Order: sequence, then C-alpha cells, then structure tokens
Amino acid sequence: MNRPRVLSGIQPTADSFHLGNYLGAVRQWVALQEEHDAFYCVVDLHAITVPHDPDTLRRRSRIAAAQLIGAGLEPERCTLFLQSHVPEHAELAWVLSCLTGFGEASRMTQFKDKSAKGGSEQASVGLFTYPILQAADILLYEADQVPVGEDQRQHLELTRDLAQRFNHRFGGTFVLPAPYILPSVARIADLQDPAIKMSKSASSPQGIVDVLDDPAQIRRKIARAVTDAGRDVRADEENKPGITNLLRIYSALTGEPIAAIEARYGSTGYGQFKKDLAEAAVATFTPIRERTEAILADTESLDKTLADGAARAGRVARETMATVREKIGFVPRLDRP
Ligand code: AQP
Repeated sequence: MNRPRVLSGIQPTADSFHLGNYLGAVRQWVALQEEHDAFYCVVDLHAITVPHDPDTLRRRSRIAAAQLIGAGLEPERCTLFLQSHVPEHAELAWVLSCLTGFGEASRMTQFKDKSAKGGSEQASVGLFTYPILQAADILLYEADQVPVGEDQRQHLELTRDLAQRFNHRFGGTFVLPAPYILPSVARIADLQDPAIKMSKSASSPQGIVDVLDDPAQIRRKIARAVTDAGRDVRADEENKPGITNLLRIYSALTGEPIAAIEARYGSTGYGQFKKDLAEAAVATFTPIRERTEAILADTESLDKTLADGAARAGRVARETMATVREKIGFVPRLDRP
C-alpha cells in the first residue's frame, strides 16, 4: 500500500532554527517520517526573496540541513534535499504564476507584513510571488499533507486554489494538499512580545530561543521572558498572554497537559516555573545541538546526503513536470524520455 505523502520546507534564513520552528514544524516532520512518504526541503530559493549574502546563505543552508538531521530526520527514511538542487521547483512556479491573479497574490498577508518593514517599493517581486513558489514545492510531490505552523495556512489555501484551477483548466493533475497544523503549537509567540509570533527575522535576539543556543543562553532568555501582572501560573490568553505562551511551550516540550502544570506551579510564582521550563528546553536542545555540530564537522558527507536526497526528489519532480508540460501544451523535447 502506498504511504500518504507529506512535504514541507524551512528557510535557511538564520544560523539556527528557533523554538517556534521546532515545535510548530520540525518536530512534526520527524514524527511523520515514520508512516509517511516524506519529502522535506531547505528552501534556499525562498531565502533569496530578501537581500542576502551568498556565503552566509551557503553556510546557513548546510546548518539547516544538519539541524534537521540532528533533530531526528533520517535521510534513509525520508527525502531531505535543498530546493535549488531540483530546478523543477522554479519551472512549476512559473506555470503557476501564470494562473495566479495579481489581486489574489496581493492578498497574501505574509507579503504585506514583510514588505511593510522595508517599504513595498523595496520589496522584491520574488517576495511577492513567494507563495506561488511554495505552491510549486508542494504540488510537485503530490503531497497529501503539509505540516506547518499557523502562519502558513493562507499559503496552503492558495496552493489548493491553484491546484484546483489547473485541474479544472487542463485536466486532473494535482493532488489537493491539506494543512497539518497542531493547534497547541501552531503559533509560538515571541518571548519579549507575546502579541507577535517568534520569528527568525522579526524577533529581537531576546525574543527567540534558538535550537542551537547553549544552555546558558537558553536559561537567560527564558528567565527574562516577559510575564504578566500577578504571580499565578495560569493559562489565560487574554489577560496573561506571556505566561500562556510559556505554559504552551512547557507542555509541548514535556508532554505534560497544561492543567497538570498549572496545578503544580499554581501559586508558587513565576521563578521556579521558568527555571524548570528552561531545563526542559536545555534537555531537548542539547542533544540536537551536539548532533548538529558533529554533522557539520563533515560537510562532505552532508553534501553527499543532500545529493542523494535531490536525486530522489528530482525523479518525482521530473515526472510531475512532464505531465504539466504535456497538459499545458508545450511541444515535447525529443531528446528527453
Ligand atoms: N512562531 C512560530 N510558531 C509555530 N510555527 C512556526 N513556524 C515559524 N514560526 C513559527 C513554522 O516553521 C516552519 C518554517 O518556517 P520558515 O523558515 O519557512 O519561515 P517562517 O514561517 O517565515 O518563519 P520565521 O521564523 O518567521 O522565518 P523568517 O523570519 O525567515 O520569515 C513553517 O512551517 C512555519 O509555519
């Protein structure tokens, strides 16, 4: 029996993933590789939609891949690759761009948020069409499910609309993917400002716990996380957003229900709760950091793993693109099978 397909991607836009990336996405990737035919990519094409430095991008792409393996992805069990190694992503994105309305693309809130920072005149066309490239990533692999955080829900809806439109105009081709979003960890907030999501590019360094932070940094950042008035450890999204975010993180890291954590720390004050939370984060991230460092010490072997992944991904992508080319009406190349 064919296993259901999953696909997801992560940007190499920082020297480490953060707690939000890990809980909202990467941890689900690891779990899903067991029972699914899983494709995971480091989306370096997406990373150049904002100004970047070439050497930094190369370094971060390898760090991203190493962290994914360090976090538990097994390259023999899933297909792990770099997006730029499979040129069909860009090719399908062009086809889908030609099916996307300008108004439709203009409604994507991530573009509005990201372009607002530098002014929309400064934003690249690539940042504007980012969700279309993301749709191509997903549709190339006929993914049934896409494990992501809440911030990606709108892009998934666009992907489904584009798949449906293509199927309607040119005949059934694409599988309609469903978002795989775990509500309890779908939006981990910034530690300094619980009103915004924890983000590689938008958060201050104190607002983020990085997977590759050393234990002292993790302890310091959690100790300084903003809390709310009062001293009771209680989930209350409206009145205690800081503590509610920390409770959510604690529960996700330890597997303990929020009610049990509230019962234990109820009125002991925030101090002990934060200390124990920091230790839970250190216990989760230390082995990931150590494995990541070991993988990065041998980039030759890492590059070989990524080449194997790209070869596997490329086989699937080429097949999908052959169908798309045929349906769109391009003349087949005689020198290609
Ligand atoms: N705060 C978050 N809570 C839960 N999930 C999150 N994700 C991101 N932030 C949170 C999920 O992580 C995956 C990879 O994200 P990405 O690297 O593709 O880019 P992003 O969503 O734009 O995340 P960042 O950290 O804000 O990166 P930059 O600043 O580079 O844009 C996705 O599944 C995302 O949902």
